[in-house]
Amino acid sequence: SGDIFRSRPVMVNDLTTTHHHLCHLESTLPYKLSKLKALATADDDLVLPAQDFSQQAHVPSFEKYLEMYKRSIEDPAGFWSEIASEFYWKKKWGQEVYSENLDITKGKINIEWFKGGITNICYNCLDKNINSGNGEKIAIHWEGNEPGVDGFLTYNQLLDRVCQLANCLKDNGVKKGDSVIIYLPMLMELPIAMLACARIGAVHSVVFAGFSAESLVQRIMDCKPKIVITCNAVRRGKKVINLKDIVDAALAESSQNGISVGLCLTYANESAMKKEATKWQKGRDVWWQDVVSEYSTKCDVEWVDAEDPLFLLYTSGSTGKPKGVLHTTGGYMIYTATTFKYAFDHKPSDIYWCTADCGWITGHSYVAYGPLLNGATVVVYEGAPNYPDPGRCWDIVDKYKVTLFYTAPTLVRSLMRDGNEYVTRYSRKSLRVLGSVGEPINPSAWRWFFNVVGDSRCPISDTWWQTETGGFMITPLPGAWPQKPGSATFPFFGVQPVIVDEKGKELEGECSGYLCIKSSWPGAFRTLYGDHERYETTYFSAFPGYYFSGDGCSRDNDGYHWLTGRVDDVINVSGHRIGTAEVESALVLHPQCAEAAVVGVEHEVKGQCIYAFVTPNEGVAYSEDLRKSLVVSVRTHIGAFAAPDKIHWAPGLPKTRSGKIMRRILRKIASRQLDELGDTSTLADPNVVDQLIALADK
Ligand code: 6R9
Repeated sequence: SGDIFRSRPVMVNDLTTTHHHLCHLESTLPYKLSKLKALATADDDLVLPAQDFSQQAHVPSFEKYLEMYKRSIEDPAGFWSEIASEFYWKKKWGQEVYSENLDITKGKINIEWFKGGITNICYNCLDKNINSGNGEKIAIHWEGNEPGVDGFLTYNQLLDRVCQLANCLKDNGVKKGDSVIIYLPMLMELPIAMLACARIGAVHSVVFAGFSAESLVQRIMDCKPKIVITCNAVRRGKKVINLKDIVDAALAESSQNGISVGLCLTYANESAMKKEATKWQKGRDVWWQDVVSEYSTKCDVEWVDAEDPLFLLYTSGSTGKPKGVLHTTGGYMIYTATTFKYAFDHKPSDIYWCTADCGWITGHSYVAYGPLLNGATVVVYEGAPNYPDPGRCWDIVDKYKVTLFYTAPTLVRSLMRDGNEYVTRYSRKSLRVLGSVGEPINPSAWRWFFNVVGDSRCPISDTWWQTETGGFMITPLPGAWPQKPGSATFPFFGVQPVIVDEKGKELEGECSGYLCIKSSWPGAFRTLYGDHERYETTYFSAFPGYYFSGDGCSRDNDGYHWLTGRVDDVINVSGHRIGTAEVESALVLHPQCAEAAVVGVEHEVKGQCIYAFVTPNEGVAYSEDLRKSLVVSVRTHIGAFAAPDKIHWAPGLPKTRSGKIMRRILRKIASRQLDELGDTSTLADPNVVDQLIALADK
């Protein structure tokens, strides 16, 4: 597992002399391609694009990229308004294409794009493609958990379904600006519900269907939805998960806390659970199938301002309370569409599959909006990627002739462990671009993905971005430049990444530090719902003048970016962001837990796993039963995906004399780097360290 996290970038020594840093917009190339080619065989840390791929790509060369990038930085208004003009606007935006203040010392943080422009993202995803003659093109191929169970919707059919639901929502009192919570698995109804909300100007908040009832309550209390949309149950692999029970529990608790939701629209997913077996609350619960199909398949669009909210998506931060990341309409639309087109080199004939769930940002931007805005054909898969066996992904790739395949490093690593035979028994010859997201991809997983899955033919787009950024920020453009396994490479158009030191000083050339972004981009989030102050302090205060990502990054001599992971109290488990504070709160809610401290530890498949130090109450003996019930506590307060892998019994925690827990020491103990504990003399009680070490494998 040694190379899961790179501590420093891989270097291509000979190139350093000719390099000029990209961000300074030198007109010369940062390196000489001819020289790279000569090196390629000698140094396999460079993977060159195939010539025939580059020739057909939207951006065929580094020169072309630089030309476009330069324009996007020097004239963002011109660059983005030209692209925006390719979409439908009821009314064009005002004089200013964008306005921004990212400098907290100069006043309120403010980002606006295309303000005054009137549009609708659902119209641009569906009606626009239909009007240009693509109504009979397949929008969604749906593949069920069980092999052989599938379905599809053309753009025409998708529009009909979206309109029916939109009419139903309107009829039930949902108006522009109202929020709607969607708690659904990967059925077609999930993107349908998102688009229906967008069509009528309602703000959707999709909650990943792996979150517990309590997490759902938190989100209901925060955004006070008019309606909750869910289904009775879902099959994932061999398991049946009863989602309706979770929603019932959440709605009961919310109404005790003063927030009653009047309608729970429930899709009957009878392949997982019969209607009759579903618990029902008359007056509140309504079967989707009983009502939605009664509505007209025509629904007028609610035209909205570019800066009207499109959706809320809750994500973890460094405190216990999840943050409601708010995205608006116009900029997000243009940004997701453009990033999708270029980073995957999307063409109308492509079949695209992203394995992410719509409950995360990747599913919002790159299952639903980005692809549909491009008129793409999207595969939506309901089930687990290794069910019924680890060959399922490639079975699906062959079945639909998938050309663009986008997934997470954790899945790559887990399939890699299952052996090549599961891959090579399928053809996969349709594939032309692979993508990776969610966490740094370690070079060995990158190589396996490239060589085995892609038969050394398909470029890999390792896309660095975040819930907050809306779309890709640092990403390869396939075909445009050589790749280095494990590097997200260069910034997307309009993005100015800077690496700063602790004092906020921009570092030049080969460097390593905190990744920030200078100046806004259309897809940026505009606020944290109901808490603009938290938005400003979390993202714009650490380094005034910049957006701070929370990630560490280094840049090598060729200008390639290497993400090194979170530098804050966020753990990335299988590409899921989990706040250490959230897990700690869940643990201390356990009646026998006095104190808890959580750290992330390197994990071969998950990237990181959750390691919890727990101090039981005075007089409580630590036992296997206690361990189990502590894990259950996290599952019920957050969700199964946040369950700690290890509970380390801690009679005491290492604290400074002022009572601050020294996580640095806990991280070293958790990863068993016991000879690197560093200075422990400032601890209030240095003995706790020896005590913890003694209990390490108890
Ligand atoms: C899109 C998404 C964001 C955090 C981000 C970073 C990590 C995502 C990455 C990556 C290295 C990549 N991350 N993509 N790190 N290389 N290609 O995952 O959004 O759930 O908000 O997580 O994920 O640490 O800060 P989100």
